[in-house]
Amino acid sequence: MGFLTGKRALIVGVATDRSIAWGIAQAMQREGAELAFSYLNDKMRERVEPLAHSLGSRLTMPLDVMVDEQCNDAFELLKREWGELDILVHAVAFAPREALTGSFLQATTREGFRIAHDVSSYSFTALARHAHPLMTGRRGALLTLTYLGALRSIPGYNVMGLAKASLEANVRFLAADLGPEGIRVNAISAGPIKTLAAAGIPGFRKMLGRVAEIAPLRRNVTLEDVGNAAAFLCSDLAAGITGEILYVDSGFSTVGMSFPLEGGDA
Ligand code: NAD
Ligand code: 0WE
Repeated sequence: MGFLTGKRALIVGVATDRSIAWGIAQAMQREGAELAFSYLNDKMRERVEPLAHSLGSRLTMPLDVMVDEQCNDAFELLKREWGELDILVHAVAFAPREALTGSFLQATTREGFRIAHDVSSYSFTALARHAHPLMTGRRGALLTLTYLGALRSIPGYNVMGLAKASLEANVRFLAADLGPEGIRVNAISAGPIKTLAAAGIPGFRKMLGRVAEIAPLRRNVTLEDVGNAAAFLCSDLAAGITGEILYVDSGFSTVGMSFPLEGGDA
C-alpha cells in the first residue's frame, strides 16, 4: 500500500509533461493519492486534462492565481466534489520575460516586481487561506517549489530571486499559523530542470552543464527526484517536518568550491 493512500491532493502548476508539478503528481498517484488538477487557461486545459485522465483523475478546474474570483471558484468546486483536502502543491512562478533579460539593476521595473511577487509568492498565501478550511483535522500538508536564487544571486534570475526569498518567508509564516492545527508547510528548492518555464532562458543549457560538473552527485536532478521528495514531504512519513526548505539539487548548494585536487581523482 502506498504511503499516500487515502490522501486527496490538489496540484497547481501542471503545464506539460515536463512540469515539476507533473513529476510530483506521478509520484503522489503512485503512492496512492487521489488527485485534482488546475490549469491556467483554455490553452493549458487541452494539455492538462489528458494528463489528469492518464492518472485516473477527472477533477480539473481553471485557476489563474492572479484572479481572486478564480481562486474562490476553484475551492468551491473542491468543496462540493471532495469536501476535504489533504495536500496542496503550489508549483507556480512567473515574471515578465523582460524582467529575466539582462541585469537585475536594469531589468527590474515596479510592474515586473509586482507581477513576480503576486504570481510567485502571494499566490501561495492566498491558496493556503482557501485550502485551510478543507484541511481541518486532517494532518494536511502544503508544498511549494523554490530555487537557490532566493538566497544567492544567479545571473538572469533577477526579480524572481526576490520573489522566491519572499516565498520562502511565506513558508515559515504559514507553518507558524497552521502548525497548531497539524497542517504542515514546506518547500522544495530544486536544482535546474528543463521545463517550459526554463525554455528560452538564455544560458540554461550551460547552467545544467555547470551543475553536473560541480554538484556532489555530478548530475542534474530529475522530475522523479523532485516528485519522490515531494510525495514524502506531503505524507505522514514527514509528520515532524514543517517550515522547512528541502534542497533537491544533487547537493549543489552545499559546495563552497569545486575543482580537482592535484593527484586526486575527484
Ligand atoms: P512549468 O512552466 O512547467 O510550470 C510553471 C507553471 O506555472 C505552469 O503550469 C503555468 O501555467 C503556471 N502559472 C504561471 N502563471 C500562473 C498564474 N497566473 N496562475 C496559475 N498558474 C500559473 O515550469 P516548472 O519549472 O515546472 O515550474 C514549477 C515551479 O518550480 C515554479 O515555482 C518554479 O519556480 C519552480 N522551480 C523550477 C526549477 C526549474 O529549473 N525548472 C527549479 C527550481 C524551482
Ligand atoms: O523559477 C524559475 C523560472 C520561473 C519563470 C520562468 C519564466 C520564463 C518565461 C518565471 N517567469 C518566466 N517568464 C517568462 O516569460 N526557475 C527556477 C527556472 C530558472 O529560470 C532561470 C534560471 C532558472 C534555474 C532564469 C535565469 C537563470 C536561472
